[in-house]
Amino acid sequence: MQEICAADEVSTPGKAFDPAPGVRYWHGKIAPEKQRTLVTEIFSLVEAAPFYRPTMPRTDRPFSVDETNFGTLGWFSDKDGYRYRTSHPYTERNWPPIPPVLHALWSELTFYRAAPECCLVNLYRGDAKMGQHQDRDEHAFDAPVVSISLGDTAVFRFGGAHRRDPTRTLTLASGDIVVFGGPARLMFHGIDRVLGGTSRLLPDGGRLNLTLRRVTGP
Ligand code: MD3
Ligand code: FE
Repeated sequence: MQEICAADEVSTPGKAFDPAPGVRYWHGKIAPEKQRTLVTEIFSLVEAAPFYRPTMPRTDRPFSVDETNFGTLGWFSDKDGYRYRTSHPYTERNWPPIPPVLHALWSELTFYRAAPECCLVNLYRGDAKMGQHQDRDEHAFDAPVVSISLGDTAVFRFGGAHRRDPTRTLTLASGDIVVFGGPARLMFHGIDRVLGGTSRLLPDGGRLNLTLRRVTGP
């Protein structure tokens, strides 16, 4: 397995590099002060749409991450499968809107013709991780996915379009942004582990990942 260390490859924060075809990565894209504002805004929206623990299709086994969503469509998983919902599963109210600052980042970093519909919020605490998977519940496969990391550094591992393809790792630190498009859109990927105590950004520690997606097709 080839290791890529963000800090070694990218000495200049804010400068992009492409670790694989279709993957564009910016180390330290969001300045620390802006990260703090964003985290405050997220936890304020979470009061209206509390984190919950999704479960796996069929087995109903819980994930190790907590999730919630912003936007018109939120990604959800339970024993009945993966799907998008217009409302929070417990409050049954519509998801809060995606903050304008995230719409602005989407426009700046993707040249997609339409706005994102989903901002999935993943909260990693303790030993939370995410197994290798593809994101394929969307209809707009031509749209890229934008991933924003806040808080503790994560070890992100990605491969190719087939589970058996070789994988590489990339560390995702607070303020890093990755855009996955074109040939990378259907790559297998996951979070092997989060390096606890590497950031003091979140009030109770851990890592937040925001994933912006267009869900519906043209
Ligand atoms: C590559 N989240 O929510 S972000 C997910 O850090 C997810 O919480 C991880 O995978 C996290 O589905 C990884 C990086 C990421 C997100 C979406 C992708 C990579 C992707 C979609 C397609 C290809
Ligand atoms: Fe994913």
